Amino acid sequence: MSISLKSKFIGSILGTAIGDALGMPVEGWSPSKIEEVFGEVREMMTGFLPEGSYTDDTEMAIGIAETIIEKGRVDPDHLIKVFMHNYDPRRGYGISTTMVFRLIEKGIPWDEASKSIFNGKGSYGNGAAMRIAPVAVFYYDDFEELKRAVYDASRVTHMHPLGIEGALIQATAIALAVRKDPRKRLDVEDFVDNLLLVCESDVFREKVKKIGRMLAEGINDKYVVVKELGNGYESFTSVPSAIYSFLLHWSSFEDAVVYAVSLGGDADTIGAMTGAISGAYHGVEAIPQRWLEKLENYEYLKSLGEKLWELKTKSK
Ligand code: AR6
Ligand code: MG
Repeated sequence: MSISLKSKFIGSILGTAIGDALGMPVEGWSPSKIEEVFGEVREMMTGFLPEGSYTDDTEMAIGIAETIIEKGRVDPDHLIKVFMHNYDPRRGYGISTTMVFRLIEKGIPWDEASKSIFNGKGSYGNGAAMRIAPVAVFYYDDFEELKRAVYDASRVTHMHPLGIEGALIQATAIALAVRKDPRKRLDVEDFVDNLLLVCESDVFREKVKKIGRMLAEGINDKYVVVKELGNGYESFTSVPSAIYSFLLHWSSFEDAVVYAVSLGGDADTIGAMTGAISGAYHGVEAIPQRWLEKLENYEYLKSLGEKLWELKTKSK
């Protein structure tokens, strides 16, 4: 029996939260510090939040799932309200996302607020990509719809084209993973070629090409991966590393997410993005039970994946 679509939907939502919670304690650490102190992060630990807690990445993914479930699509006017309703500053939000919320509270429309960040350029932080799993699974079978929905889910806080492009590439990786049968060998070269088709900027095109070259060379040295692909808070210094972590360890959810977190830097977000792709590929059964048992709000997160799947299959 093949892995069910339902399992893949739930796997991508829970995969986001698991990667986020696993990386949370070492966010901002260098890969060498993580290696010295822990060897590797293979268990949930306490960090700036208690063991098994998720951060803003998952809180915002929840907001997107709630909007799709309530509205049947990504309605940006509704989404920004849900984001602000759910906002818990203890979860470590990006600086400019917090600024956008403050401006909206003062009465500025969201599109103006989002655009005003970074001298009118908008943010290219990875905040749009980190939360995209609900959109990606919901539109996994229709690229044009996916692109439109990613745009709407991103621009409420991330107006910079690179912020949105990062979310689109991450969403495309998740959508491709949903479509693949995990019992067959993954053709990583073909996967990278498909991602290249959605790249719009030279910045991302060069990074995605580099992913292909590095995989062909079999590079798994995390210091080389951080140097070449990054471990930062920008979309283009984290989305490529998350995709690389998945493709290097496509056959194991656990190994992919542990590797992503080992890169350090924005470890929770890189972990969340790798978890979203790998969870969409393997389905929820591949996520270690010992991690799920520790995860905050496990039942609710699972129910969001289930509801997205119900809505998707009902609308067919
Ligand atoms: N120009 C220069 N630097 C920029 C620009 C720009 N246009 N846009 C982003 N940056 P932010 P997020 C840099 O604040 O995307 C949290 O830990 C700048 O250094 O929009 O919502 C989350 O969990 C800025 O501080 O945040 C995520 O892991 C940084 O990118 C992460 O932060 C992040 O952009 C990003 O969340
Ligand atoms: Mg975070």
